[in-house]
Amino acid sequence: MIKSSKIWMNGELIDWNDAKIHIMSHVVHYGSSTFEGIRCYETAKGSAILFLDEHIKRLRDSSKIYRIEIPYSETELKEASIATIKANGHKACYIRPLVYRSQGALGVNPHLAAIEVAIATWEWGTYLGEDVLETGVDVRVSSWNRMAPNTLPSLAKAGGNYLNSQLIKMEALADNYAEGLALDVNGYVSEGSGENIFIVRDGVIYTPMSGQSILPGFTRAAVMHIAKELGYEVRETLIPREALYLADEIFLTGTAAEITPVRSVDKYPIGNEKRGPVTEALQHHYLSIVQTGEDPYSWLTFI
Ligand code: PPE
Repeated sequence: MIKSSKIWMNGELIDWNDAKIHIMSHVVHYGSSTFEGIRCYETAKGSAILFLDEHIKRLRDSSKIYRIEIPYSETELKEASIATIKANGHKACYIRPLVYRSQGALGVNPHLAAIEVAIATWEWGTYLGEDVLETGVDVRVSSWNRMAPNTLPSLAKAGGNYLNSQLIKMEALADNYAEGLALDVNGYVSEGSGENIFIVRDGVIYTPMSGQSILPGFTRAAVMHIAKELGYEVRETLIPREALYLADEIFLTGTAAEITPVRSVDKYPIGNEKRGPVTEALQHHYLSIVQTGEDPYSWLTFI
């Protein structure tokens, strides 16, 4: 990771090296945090944050699920995000707002711990490897399921959820795959450790439904929007595992991963084992918005 100069912490911009928390913070012991991952792009019209309003709203939603009251308004958090980018002099970067339960008392009861907020920004390139936006990645179906509904809520982007993601990711890496795809508790395709998934077959685009233990991503929403505009039929539906092997194209979406093609699943070749035409069209449309800054949908916040 490339360190930046400043981190916003509880209302102040402080030096990166000073942005520390105490070992007895509740979050360290019990995973009690909510967070976001946002990208700021250097467009031809200047630096712009993609889906800023949506991400900050999701941070509030995730926090609400865990009965965390964020001690800052959405406007304050957006302004703080922009102030952090400016303090670090980034043209393009990744933004990580984090809400966490800190000190007060230990024990599972979280209400005795204070709630703190930090926002870090740093420069982050491709997520799943170099050149993968073009060449695609090899993935496996994970032996770990995504957490079952009514266990850890997947609509909350909470720190603890990423223990499940870590198991999926480590297993994939141990076997030299770039990523693992988790099935939900019923055996239907859910999502990657940090991405949503789409499959294409006979020109129709399929993606799992929000009830299938997924984080409903904004990249996913953007892709569905663009796909419909380009005239594709998009179905949010149950996807059985073997539909992965029979897909013409598969791609993963996320703020970090953007739109990453999948070239094989469990060593089954997908399509021609390179980026397919539907993936390419969607990628082109998505990336051209963040590269040119031409934004017909008002997805960008220029800073
Ligand atoms: N599912 C999961 C589990 C997930 O973590 C992400 C984002 C998504 C789907 C896609 O959501 P969206 O970014 O709104 O399109 N994963 C973030 C964190 C990655 C990390 O390693 O940390 C990201 O892409 O920023």
